[in-house]
Amino acid sequence: MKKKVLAAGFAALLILPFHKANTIDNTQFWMKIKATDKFQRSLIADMGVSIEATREDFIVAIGNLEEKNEIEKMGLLETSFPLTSLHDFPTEDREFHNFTELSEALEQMKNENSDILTVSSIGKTVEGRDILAIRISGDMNQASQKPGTIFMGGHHSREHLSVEMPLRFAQKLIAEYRKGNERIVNLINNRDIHIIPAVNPDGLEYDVAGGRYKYWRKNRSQNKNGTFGVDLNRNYGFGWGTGGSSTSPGSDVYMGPSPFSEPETQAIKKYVETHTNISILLSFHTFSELILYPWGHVYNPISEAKDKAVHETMARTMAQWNRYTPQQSSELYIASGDTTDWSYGEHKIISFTFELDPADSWSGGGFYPGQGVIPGVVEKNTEPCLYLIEHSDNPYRVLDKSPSQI
Ligand code: 0X9
Ligand code: ZN
Repeated sequence: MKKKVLAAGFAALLILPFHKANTIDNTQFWMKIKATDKFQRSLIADMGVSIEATREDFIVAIGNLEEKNEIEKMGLLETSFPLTSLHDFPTEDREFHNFTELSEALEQMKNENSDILTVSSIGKTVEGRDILAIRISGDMNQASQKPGTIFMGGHHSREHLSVEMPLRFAQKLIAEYRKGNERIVNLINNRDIHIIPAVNPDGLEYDVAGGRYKYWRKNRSQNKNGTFGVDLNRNYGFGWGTGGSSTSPGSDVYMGPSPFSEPETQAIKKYVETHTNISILLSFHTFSELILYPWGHVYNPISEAKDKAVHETMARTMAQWNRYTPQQSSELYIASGDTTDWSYGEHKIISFTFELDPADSWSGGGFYPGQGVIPGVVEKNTEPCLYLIEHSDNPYRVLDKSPSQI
């Protein structure tokens, strides 16, 4: 008997190291971490975790075991727990759209509104799904001559509300147009509106597969070391890799092997660069109830005074409607390679990130606030979206209040 145990132990010793080398612990941890200012927050963001909420003297972040251990060693970890399933997408959250439902909704939208709307695939994901774009304009042949606005959501898999918002905004626009709402008819006839509800459909599907949430953030690229995923909001090519992102593939904020290494960010790049009439961009994320604008990769504000003023004025104005907090992205924490630093930095597109509801993960449910919040979120963010579309003819007129060209 003893011999058998010894033999088994020896065999385990032989197997274990190999087993360990090949097994990646994918457990993500919710962490409450001491941090009192943007510099400390940036320091923690630089360690590879994703910061999800900030308060005066602490932050809430999600990271892997290695990152948790490192933070613990520094004496900064207040509490942590492993993230496992808490909810069930198909039952209590069935109002949210999975990718099939999203595709069907867009197909129906297209079939019923072909006079003012197109739906196209702007590229394929890592797993071969279509990245779908809705385009709305009164006369599609003239659309490129009209001022353009682009809305996108779903960069981060677990941020399902950021997919619902642009999708339902598109549905609302169409419904109001069909009702003959004069403002909306005018807007659609004089503007070119681009809506990409799910930039990362692979991640969306992965996060809900099996009827339980997985707190997944990244896309589903297969990394060299056996881990999965690149953080798409760290993969854009302006100031890429200059802070608040990680070179470690297992990190939640992995920047990818090179700027625009991912098919999803490549698709957005190509789409935006093809539609040169786009003057305003809004990327939806969740959560924290914020209106963010460049820069995010440096603490300095935008140096062109007019551009800085336009972003600030528009953010302040939009905050009147959704009651979110307007601020420069890096006030939150430094992060490089995000969508808006690229769209503004490279193309001078006036760019915003909305961190939608809820305000926090304690009372509000964080990434999984429940389907009950959807109508209210869409309602309070409709006016900001219309305002952006309206001002796409010349965003700078918010500074002198000159009338629109509609
Ligand atoms: O970190 C992000 O990518 C965004 N927050 S989220 O919780 N949705 O992941 C915020 C990006 C804002 N940009 C910077 N802080 N640079
Ligand atoms: Zn996000």
